[in-house]
Amino acid sequence: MKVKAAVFYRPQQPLAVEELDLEEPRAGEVLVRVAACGVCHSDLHFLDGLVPLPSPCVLGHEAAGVVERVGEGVTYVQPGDHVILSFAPACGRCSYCEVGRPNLCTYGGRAMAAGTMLDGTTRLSRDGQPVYHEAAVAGFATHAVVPEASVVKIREDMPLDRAALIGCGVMTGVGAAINTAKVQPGSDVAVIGCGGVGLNVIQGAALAGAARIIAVDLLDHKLELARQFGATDTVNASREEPVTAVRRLSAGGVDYAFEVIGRPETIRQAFDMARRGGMAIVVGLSPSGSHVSLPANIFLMEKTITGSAYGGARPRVDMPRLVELYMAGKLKLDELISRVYPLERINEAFEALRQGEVARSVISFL
Ligand code: COD
Ligand code: ZN
Ligand code: ZN
Repeated sequence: MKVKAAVFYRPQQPLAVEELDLEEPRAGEVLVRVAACGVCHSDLHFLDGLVPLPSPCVLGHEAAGVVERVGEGVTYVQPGDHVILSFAPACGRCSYCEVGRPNLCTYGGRAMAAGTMLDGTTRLSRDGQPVYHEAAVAGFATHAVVPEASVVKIREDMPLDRAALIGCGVMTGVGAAINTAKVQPGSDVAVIGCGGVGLNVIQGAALAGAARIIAVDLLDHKLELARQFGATDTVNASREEPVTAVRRLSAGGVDYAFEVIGRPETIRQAFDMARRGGMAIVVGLSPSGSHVSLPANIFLMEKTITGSAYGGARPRVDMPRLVELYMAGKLKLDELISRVYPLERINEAFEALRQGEVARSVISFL
């Protein structure tokens, strides 16, 4: 079938909105009509050339839609089901999948790096040449073929544009707080970077009952949003040194400090903000090849530094729970959507993200 999609050819060049061919789903795959796909900073890393990506490639990894057809052997969904797309393809059989950590799946990781389905091939093509799929989702397109393991069935009264946000930003952020850090009630938290993902770390920490949540960003309007999402204190790092400020506000350091930007300097800041026995959690992806240096002896103070990949997601457990929280009025999603764009204006949406104008923009196909 023909689909309309936003195609990445090379860094520093706008995405091209064009017609591509999409093959039918093969065995164990699902064809989804995309309803909405959020515009996340990870895709901007690709556009800016900070992280390599096979090309040409259809970007977009924060999507939801409706199942249109299923390939042979698919039993989990049927046409008409509403689904969120997980951006971490999982094989279901490797040791990581077996122990309940599908976000670290060996074969999923390979497919993501290669820009393919789990079998190493693409379903997208242009003039007979392969076009790659970001994260086996490729959500900036009218339709997507994805692995069965990448769809998460949700209730049909859940608005699909809100559901899309759960596919990346909400799962990554809330999951970093709840699954990775396991934030304890009454604890102190700092979050560096209050964009679409950082705001969700803040609301995850608030859901977990953190007493103090200190938001750090360079932009005052992001810090105002952070308060809406549960921050109790804010630090503008363009005006004051953030480590000193967080230590002052938290009587010496926080229990959990999250880095949600992707820069070695801010990873170091997060580590330095954590108190003795505290934890720094790195969510951001830094430019390929970068390193962080840490004082060697501080580990005797039982400080921990850890990464969080997709908020430790077990998509079919965690995402329906996030849907339930939204439907119960306990999870903010409406407030995350700053702007809605048609696919044709996707480059404007990325420019607004680069300029720090939005919490999240959504490309809507509805
Ligand atoms: N100090 C404080 N705040 C800063 C600084 C700084 N030095 N530099 C930038 N910021 C702020 C910006 O003002 C902005 O508010 C925020 O940081 C970044 O927000 P967004 O909206 O641009 O980015 P997000 O939230 O969409 O994405 C952040 C990620 C860290 C997830 C992303 O950049 C990334 O690294 N993704 C790859 C890793 C990952 O987790 N992938 C899976 C999910 S995408
Ligand atoms: Zn993302
Ligand atoms: Zn696996």
